[in-house]
Amino acid sequence: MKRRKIAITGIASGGKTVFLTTLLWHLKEFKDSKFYKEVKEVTISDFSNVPSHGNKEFRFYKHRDSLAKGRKWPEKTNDIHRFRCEFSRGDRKLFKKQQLNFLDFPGERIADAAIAACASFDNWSDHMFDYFNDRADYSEAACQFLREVESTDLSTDEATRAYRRVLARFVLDYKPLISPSVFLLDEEGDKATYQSLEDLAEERICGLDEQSQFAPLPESVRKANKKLAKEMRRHYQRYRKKLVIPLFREVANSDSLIVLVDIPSLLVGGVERYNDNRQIVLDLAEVVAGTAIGGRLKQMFGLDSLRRVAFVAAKADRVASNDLKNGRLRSLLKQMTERAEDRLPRKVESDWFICSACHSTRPGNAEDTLIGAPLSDNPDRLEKEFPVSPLPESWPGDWGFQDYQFPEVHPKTARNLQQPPEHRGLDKVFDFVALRWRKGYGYQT
Ligand SMILES: Nc1nc2c(ncn2[C@@H]2O[C@H](COP(=O)(O)OP(=O)(O)OP(=O)(O)O)[C@@H](O)[C@H]2O)c(=O)[nH]1
Ligand SMILES: [Mg+2]
Repeated sequence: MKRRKIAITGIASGGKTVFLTTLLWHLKEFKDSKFYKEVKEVTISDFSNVPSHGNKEFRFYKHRDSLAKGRKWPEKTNDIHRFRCEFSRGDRKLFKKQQLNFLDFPGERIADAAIAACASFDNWSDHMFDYFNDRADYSEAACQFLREVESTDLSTDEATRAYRRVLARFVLDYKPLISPSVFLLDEEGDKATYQSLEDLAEERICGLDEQSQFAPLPESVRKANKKLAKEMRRHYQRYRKKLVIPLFREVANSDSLIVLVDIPSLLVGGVERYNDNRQIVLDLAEVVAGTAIGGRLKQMFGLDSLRRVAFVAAKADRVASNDLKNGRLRSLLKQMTERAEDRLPRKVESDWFICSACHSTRPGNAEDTLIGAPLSDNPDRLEKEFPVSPLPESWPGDWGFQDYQFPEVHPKTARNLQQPPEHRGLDKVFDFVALRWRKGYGYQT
């Protein structure tokens, strides 16, 4: 049996749960699902899930029922989930059965990519300050932090308290580069809520537990405060070993990686949100490439299996259909991720896709309108025609929060479980990451 591991993550949320739910749904109901739009020669049957004991399982049936029976988007998921399934495929002679192991991990954890990448606390600290210094929107909070940690007899408690205030500021400003990521999303999957800065800084922790918190320290402070630096190094290594390395090792040792990018949300969110999320994609690429700053990641992870990376512009049905046809959505995705793609090893093949896993709109009567059931102020889920912003040809030099508009909609689904939702592009992503592997990459087509 051919086994393949596929990791899925999302940038600016991304739509991971909907993507994986509808993909599994189509595989399960393949016979009736009209999964393939163009390629017809593959048939899939006998779908079953293989329980992965001891792991948090992706709750496919619950999410599917929420979409079908409740016509509601699945609830937010904050944890790492796995789903293992088997099916028979009709197009190949060599393998009758195929098993896919999916790993769905929250984008928030990617903020720890620099921790995975930096084998030492000192390297990570320098990396963080370089990043903060480069960016006006981060540097104000970082400068304040630097002023607070400059004292020579600083305690761990004072240093981590000051850093927690920085992280709380970032949470309130919707900055995604929050690392250690447990501050935003703890090990149990509990996510920081929007509350006062002081409360956030008090309630959340920046480390594995209260006693092992850590904060980046500039070189001068590390030198002046040897005991503190030593303690931080120890806490950093514990966190890295327990939370970061296992996840990133699993990601790096997947056969394929799907990076879902929510471009409409990035446009709505403004330029800073774009910059931050692009940095996260770059960090992720460094980790999977093993080329990371100061680290010997390659030896550590034995990064040999990753062969395919699919960058996917998700939720494409929120964009005017003209912008799908003229290639702007794909082009924006490419512009955003091209440098990350450059960093991937040569043996990794990557491609760019556009996809809406649960296609819930249709073209409106004008070029820049869509018809669907807007989420806001629409409890009866009535279909309406609404305007959407045309996509820019390339990412603008500057833009603000809500300069662009792509209203969210209710999902369009049938109650009949045999009929998974309409999709665009899901089949192509699936073929690329799971089925059609070129000869020379160790797999048959
Ligand atoms: N129009 C449209 N909206 C989508 C689609 N997929 C996801 N969405 C929207 O995006 C939201 C988040 O999707 P999820 O699949 O839950 O995203 P996620 O990446 O799992 O998010 P977290 O669980 O919060 O990490 C949904 O509640 C929908 O509002 C899609 O195919 N089309
Ligand atoms: Mg989710």
